[in-house]
Amino acid sequence: MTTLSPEILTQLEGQGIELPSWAFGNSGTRFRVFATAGTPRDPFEKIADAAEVNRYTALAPSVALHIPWDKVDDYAALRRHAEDLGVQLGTINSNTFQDEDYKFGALTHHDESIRRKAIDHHLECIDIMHETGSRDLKIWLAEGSNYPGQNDMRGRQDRLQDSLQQIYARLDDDQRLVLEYKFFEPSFYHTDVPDWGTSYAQVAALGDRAMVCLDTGHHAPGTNIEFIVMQLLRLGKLGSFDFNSRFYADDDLIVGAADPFQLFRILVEVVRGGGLNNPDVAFMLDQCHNIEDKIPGQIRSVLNVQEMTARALLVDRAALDAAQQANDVLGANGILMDAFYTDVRPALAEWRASRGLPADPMAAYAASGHLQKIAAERVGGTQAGWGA
Ligand code: PSV
Ligand code: MN
Ligand code: MN
Repeated sequence: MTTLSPEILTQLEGQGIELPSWAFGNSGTRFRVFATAGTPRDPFEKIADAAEVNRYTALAPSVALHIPWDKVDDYAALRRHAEDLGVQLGTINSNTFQDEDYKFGALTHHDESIRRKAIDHHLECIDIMHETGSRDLKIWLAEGSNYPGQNDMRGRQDRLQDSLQQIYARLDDDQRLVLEYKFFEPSFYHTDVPDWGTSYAQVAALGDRAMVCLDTGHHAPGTNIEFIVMQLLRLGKLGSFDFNSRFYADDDLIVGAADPFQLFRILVEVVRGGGLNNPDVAFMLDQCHNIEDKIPGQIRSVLNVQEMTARALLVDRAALDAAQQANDVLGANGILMDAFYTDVRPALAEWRASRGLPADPMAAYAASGHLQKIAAERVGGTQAGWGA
């Protein structure tokens, strides 16, 4: 059995992956939303489910909220509820993609009253962050156009910068803005923040507390995502990850399911660039569980990240540097592949047990009866917001 050094285990012990509240709601495609028994009926129950994931793995200390999906009357009570269950409230995600007014844009809109409404929504999110104790405001924009000539792309870029400046100005010194990019969908011709370069240009003009969010599912097929990770870390602008995996488009499937090797390569660059357990680089999931059970889906996801982090930490850096210096192409590649092909699961299971955690969190959760319990207790669970 492969053993993991005390240094590697210390790094793994420090790992925390934020869960998205929306992963616990029902979601689907535009064809159908299939309901799952036991789905949370309100944000309090979503947090309780997220806390279960943390209980079985000790890997998920915080939960991201989405406003207005997670709107409640009393955020202080929601925060207390989370803390009582051993988790924190994390990133606040804004939403400017489901309101009729935003059909042709929000933070980029040429109609000043609509743009004002979108900015005000973000200011409200910042107010909520004060109550929830959240550090990060995450912005993903659905804005763009479908046909060449439909919009003035340049003017929209200028208005976006102005809107972001107004939002950024309202943040406290210990709060951050993270701007996510996505190459297409729902806009099909142009998207206002389609790539890391645009996100970088927009946040660089704001200041030090504005960063880029890299969602692993938001790139064209074949994109070298680990190169982007390297570059953003090098620039000190990688604020957060939204982990998930994709086969075709923005599939939001379980991280590491579609392409474990890509996840490994990303984590190798994270380690190389000092991004692991670095408070500036938030690890989050952004996933939906359309047909599988949600709590086990999230447990599987955080374990996948942990397993691939362990493999990335196994890369023999000194040997790799030497092989690279010697232009030993196949030797260098072999060193990387040796780490990738190492099965760390038995060592991780043993280590978990030594810390009082279940050696196999998936099996332990399945045996707990928790799913059956919430299925009996909860009737009429909510939709996550997607796939309506
Ligand atoms: C839409 O593509 C999206 O999946 C983005 O990745 C956001 O992070 C997420 O929705 C929640 O707003
Ligand atoms: Mn995302
Ligand atoms: Mn997405």
